[in-house]
Amino acid sequence: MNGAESLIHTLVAGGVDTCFANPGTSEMHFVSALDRIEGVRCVLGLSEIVVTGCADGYGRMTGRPASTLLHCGPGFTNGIANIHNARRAFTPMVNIVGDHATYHRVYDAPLTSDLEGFARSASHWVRSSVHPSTVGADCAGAIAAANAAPGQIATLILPADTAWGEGGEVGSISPTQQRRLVDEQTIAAVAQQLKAKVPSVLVLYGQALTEEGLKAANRVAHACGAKLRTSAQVSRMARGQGRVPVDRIPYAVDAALKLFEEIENIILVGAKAPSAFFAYPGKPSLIAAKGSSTSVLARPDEDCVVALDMLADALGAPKVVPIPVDSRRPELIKGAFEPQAFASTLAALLPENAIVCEDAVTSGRALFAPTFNAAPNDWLQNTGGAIGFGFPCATGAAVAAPDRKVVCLQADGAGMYSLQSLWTQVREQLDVVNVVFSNSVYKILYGELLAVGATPGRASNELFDLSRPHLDWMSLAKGMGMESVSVSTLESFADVFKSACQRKGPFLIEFKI
Ligand SMILES: Cc1ncc(C[n+]2csc(CCOP(=O)(O)OP(=O)(O)O)c2C)c(N)n1
Repeated sequence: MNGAESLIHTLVAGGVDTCFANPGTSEMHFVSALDRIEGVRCVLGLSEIVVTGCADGYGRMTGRPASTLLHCGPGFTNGIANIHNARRAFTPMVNIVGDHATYHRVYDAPLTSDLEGFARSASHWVRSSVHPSTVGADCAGAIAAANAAPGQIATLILPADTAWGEGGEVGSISPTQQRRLVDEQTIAAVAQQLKAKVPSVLVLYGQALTEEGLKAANRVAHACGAKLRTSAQVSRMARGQGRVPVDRIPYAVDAALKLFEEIENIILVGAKAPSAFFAYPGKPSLIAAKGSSTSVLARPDEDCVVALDMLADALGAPKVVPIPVDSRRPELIKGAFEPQAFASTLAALLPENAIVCEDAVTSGRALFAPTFNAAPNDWLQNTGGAIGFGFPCATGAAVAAPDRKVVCLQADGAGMYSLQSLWTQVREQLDVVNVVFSNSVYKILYGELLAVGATPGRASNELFDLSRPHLDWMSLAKGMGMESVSVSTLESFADVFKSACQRKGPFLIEFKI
């Protein structure tokens, strides 16, 4: 057995059965071993930002790592933006990056780079194999690191000679550790704070946003009147009818500050202390009001669901409490695109059990609350702020959950970063309806320019405009073999979206704004 073969046997033994890949010469022994050994589905992405974004969507939906296969330092760095987004979503991921043979590095051939340095900057765990006999154990280490709560990025560098050399041994897979339980003193201390009944907010993220986590948080809210909020961007949240409708902290700093101005207690459940997305002149970075206190109920790697249930028990909450019902009724609205009206229309049409991948930037700002009453769904957002996340995440989510409809809500400028994902969706015949918000501008950046106190001028207009030349989404989709329709009213969107959801397979709807 060579090193590459031991690697694949170890991946299969560790339950890593999907590999999103864009290989090169240094990965040829790995590819050849994939030809001979069953058990790993290989999915080609035509750029590394696609590959890593697919692994993110896959990991968020399965809770298990996919592997990526990337080529040397430049391949890894091309994929960093979506590794960054995955890292902030706590997505488990195993990156396998081929590199020059160990003895070849001294010659400084063209693809030589500080791959280990690049990898360290974006991963929780990095190892470079030194011998074929250790590749299996190294791979087992990568799988264990990726599976460590709350989910981590593990990067294994595979010099070509460790892949082709004989003497490979299959690594032994260690059982995945349970999440640590929050200790009783912490629960008691937070319960004490909440019993004072001063205005309080629980900020929820990660595991706290599962259906069970939300139910437990709802028990806490029922017992003490605390408000519930999610972080500004959610990695994955159980939403829709029957799920506890928790709104997110607004992106706009002033709105977020207003929301927290009366709050005296902030309790973090798997979440960080809320801060502004960016610093703006004269505005604070942290959202908490002066004089308020911030406490941690559970860290992201701890069992947030159990902690919330223990807290609810400590507050004397009944085991089952009514789930609040949001009063907004989804309805089909007619006319031109308007964010709230679109949200209502989407909520009325979203298929049951859909997965929504959102990278909709300005067009997505108003989507969250008005879709509380959609059919039950899972909602995935861009957690790291690196745009170009939507198309690949939807692609990976569709590989992970072939029986569910995936709806990708994608801003046009952000969509151009990882457009090639559409090709992978067609090639794999994935069940994704892509909705592109085509406003032909980096619209959000006008708002950001005003927010830093500047006014638009010649350069900013030049840098934010996407209309010259016109981005022809019908041709872009067609060029990658995807069927598409362009709409410019909510009623025509509703017709096309309904029929796209009734059939299976990839489809693109351009919504001209
Ligand atoms: C990787 C990366 N590069 C650049 C940016 C900066 N950026 C934020 S939003 C944006 C433009 C978004 O425009 P579009 O996707 O068309 O959304 P719109 O605001 O028009 O809805 C850019 C370039 C970023 N967030 N991430």
